[in-house]
Amino acid sequence: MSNNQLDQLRKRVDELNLELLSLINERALLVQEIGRAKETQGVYRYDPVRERHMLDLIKENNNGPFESSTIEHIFKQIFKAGLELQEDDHRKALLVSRKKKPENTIIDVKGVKIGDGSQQFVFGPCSVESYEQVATVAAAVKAKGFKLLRGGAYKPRTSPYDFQGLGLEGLKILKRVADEYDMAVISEIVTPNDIETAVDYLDVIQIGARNMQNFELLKAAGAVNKPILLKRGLSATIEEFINAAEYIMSQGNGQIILCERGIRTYEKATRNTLDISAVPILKQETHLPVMVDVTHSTGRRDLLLPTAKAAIAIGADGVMAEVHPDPAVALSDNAQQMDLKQFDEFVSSLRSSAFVQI
Ligand SMILES: [Mn+2]
Repeated sequence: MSNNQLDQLRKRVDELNLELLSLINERALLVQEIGRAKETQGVYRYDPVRERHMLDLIKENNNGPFESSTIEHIFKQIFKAGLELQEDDHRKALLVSRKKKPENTIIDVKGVKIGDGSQQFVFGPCSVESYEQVATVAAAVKAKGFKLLRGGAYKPRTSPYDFQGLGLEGLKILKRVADEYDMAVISEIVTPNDIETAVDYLDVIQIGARNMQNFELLKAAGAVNKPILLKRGLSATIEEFINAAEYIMSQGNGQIILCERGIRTYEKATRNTLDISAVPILKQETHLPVMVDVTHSTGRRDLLLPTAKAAIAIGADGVMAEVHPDPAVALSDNAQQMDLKQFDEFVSSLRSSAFVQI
């Protein structure tokens, strides 16, 4: 074969490559159109029966030289790429995604702006135990210049025999302290029915890790006009976390703060493993503010300061930590709450860090 003939054949291969490229993309456009039509009909996009039919038809018409198994493999890849393309489209469409809204969502909680590039802090006891207990912590937190106070009224606990929280009484205590100290209060709600009641008492409604995929609760939280702090589930992937936030936003409430609180891994040195890289990923993928709960992610008092620094350094919009007047007698989480002296040292150390602006 002359060089000229070889060049001719190569030229033909190049032409066929471009024809295949154009055909594959033409097919992708059709698949997308079908996907959109299916979406309006509410039909699931992946149709295994249809895929089997397509593969059979292709193999029946295969005259070689490729084996049918090879042809099947090649076309399966084309089918898969088409399906993934639709998933990408879907991701683009998520209301919480950065693709949908490039600018940061800023949540205003009684004048405290979360997500505007400032560093915010939430402190307070694990559980609301009494008015005096919450007021003591509130006074200490306020004295440091912070305005956001947390406290659990409904406590989803690992054991049914552990303290379950004061319930509505706890919400009333939080509201009273918030009014007296001009602070904003955050507390967890665990059932959809309590969401509407909570609106009257709280400034931010928290949905806890164990309820991150309680979809009825998420929908109820999406139906009120109140900021929601959504914690990552203990075994939730980032994608599942983002979809949980989407549940809230799809109901009309876009005031969502995401909170990384550690995930379950095989590591036992900490209560959970703080997934610190989740912070920049969530900031890239969504337009929502992201906080880090250093208390529950570590379960260790000695790690609160370094993890809080790490959270701020990596770009978190805020840090949450538990403070109790006397952790030794706390009704929950007594191993990791700071007492008032430790809280004092914690804040001083943070303030002496060059990159912390509080
Ligand atoms: Mn706690």
